[in-house]
Amino acid sequence: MLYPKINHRRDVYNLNGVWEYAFVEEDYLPTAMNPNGKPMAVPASYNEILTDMNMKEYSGKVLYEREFAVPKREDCLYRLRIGATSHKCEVYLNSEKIGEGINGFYPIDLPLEGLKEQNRLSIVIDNRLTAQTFPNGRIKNGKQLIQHDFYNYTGIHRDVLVYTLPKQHIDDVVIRTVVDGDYGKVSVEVRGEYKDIRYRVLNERGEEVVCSKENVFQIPDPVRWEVLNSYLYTLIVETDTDQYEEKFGIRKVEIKGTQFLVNDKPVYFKGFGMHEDFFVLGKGNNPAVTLRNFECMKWINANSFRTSHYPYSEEVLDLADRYGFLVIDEAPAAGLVLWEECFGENGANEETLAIHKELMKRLYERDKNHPCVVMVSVSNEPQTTEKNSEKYFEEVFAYTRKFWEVPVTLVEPSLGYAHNSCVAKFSDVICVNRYLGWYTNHGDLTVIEEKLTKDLTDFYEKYKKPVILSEFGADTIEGLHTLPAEGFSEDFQTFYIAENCKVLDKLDFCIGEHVWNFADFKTQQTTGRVRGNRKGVFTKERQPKMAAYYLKERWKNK
Ligand code: GCB
Repeated sequence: MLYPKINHRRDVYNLNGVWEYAFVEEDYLPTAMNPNGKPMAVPASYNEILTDMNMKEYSGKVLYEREFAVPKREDCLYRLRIGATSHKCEVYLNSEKIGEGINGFYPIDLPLEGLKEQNRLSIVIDNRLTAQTFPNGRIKNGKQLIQHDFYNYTGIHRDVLVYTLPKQHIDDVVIRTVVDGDYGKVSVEVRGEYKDIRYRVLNERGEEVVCSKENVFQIPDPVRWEVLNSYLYTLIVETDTDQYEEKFGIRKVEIKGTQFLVNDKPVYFKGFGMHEDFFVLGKGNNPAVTLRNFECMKWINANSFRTSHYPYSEEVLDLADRYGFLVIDEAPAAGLVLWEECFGENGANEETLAIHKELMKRLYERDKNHPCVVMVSVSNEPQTTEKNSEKYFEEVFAYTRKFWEVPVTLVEPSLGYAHNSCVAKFSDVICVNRYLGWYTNHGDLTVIEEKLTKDLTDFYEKYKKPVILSEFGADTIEGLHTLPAEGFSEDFQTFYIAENCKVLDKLDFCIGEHVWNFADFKTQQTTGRVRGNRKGVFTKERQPKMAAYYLKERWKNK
């Protein structure tokens, strides 16, 4: 799947802006422009824009609609690209259903046939989470119950584009670097219709370094894509009728013993679990917010993040490629804890499993060419202690590995231990979440050292795989200080993080630390949340809390 790009063969028209929205009935069909439509921004979530609680918390179907016109050309095909709508949706062009979206974090790419001079695009979104959606949820007494700790933002969250393709066009481009162990050897696989094809490669200065008719070629004096020191080449595929440009980086990822190697050098993951979440926008993609996030990460000397708990926008990954961040690309499989409903009594529920596998494949189709993606996570905190999880995840891992060449992991929950996790054996790197001294023995920093050492060492001893502490953190209200340090103060957060890090420094099979979370984020209302989850090392405004200075110093030389 290729991102729509503009060049002399292809056009892109942006449909972002102010659309009409309306909450609609279950069986609603958009036969004409809805007369009750009110203005709504795209991309954005409606939840942070509306001021009425019932509307903000609405669960059900919501219509997004707009009219549009594009220049008409007979010599090309038209397609629609919706970056993401949360969650499922049905898409209609001039009252005709043209397709569906199956998940809130993946693009929907559909042919647009029979375009008129003036057209109406209607998207009916369903934001309800069930046992068979990703993430999972449950509707009880008409109320949406959510199984995970992030807000169920709803809306069109990423760009809506109409684009053209030549009739005979390139469908897909897969770029593989470092084939046969030689740096600079590149192989390109192009799917599509063409008679002639050539491959050109430009370096970062825009100079042509390769021009080849063959799909396997050597880049002279290759410059590698390194962690925090990226180098991106541009591949231009030219056929007799079409052209597509894709950036790529030359980098090799490997696990040797307990080392995670990027370009033959061991790396230590320093960074965060994050969320796509900001004031007013909700989950609406915004490059200014992404850039502020990345500038903060550079400032604090982080080198990596996990796209917890769903695939982030393609624009985020483009920028991560450029900043040289290492990304653990996570599927939207959060909250897989409803074992009876999701998985049945005797093993995997076929429907859940089939969707999960499809999402792993689509993740590959979308993100395969990004050098920043160095590992894929199939799920965050499923109930790995449940016996049925073994069969289920054996299949998910095997299927994921059919596509992905990078290591594959799964993030173990706080109650998943080496002795009771049915699935840790499938991971290439064991990612473990721990909130010792926070959710257990709350406020007691003295419990961390012994318990964390034991939990992580047990995993290593049993599986002999490298381990990442993929979540640890403490809710912190900025400006709150206590002496001695008590929970929710900036002091406590700083000492809490330092105490965990002290353990990691002693365990050489540990290859990384991802603090939970990069910034404060919205959750559903509940007693343990003061306007959301406050474990951010940065506030929601993206200003540093006290712990940020500790981490900046620690990560400078780590
Ligand atoms: C976790 C989850 C994360 C939560 C976090 C917390 O284990 O993976 O989604 O937000 O704990 O703060 O409770």
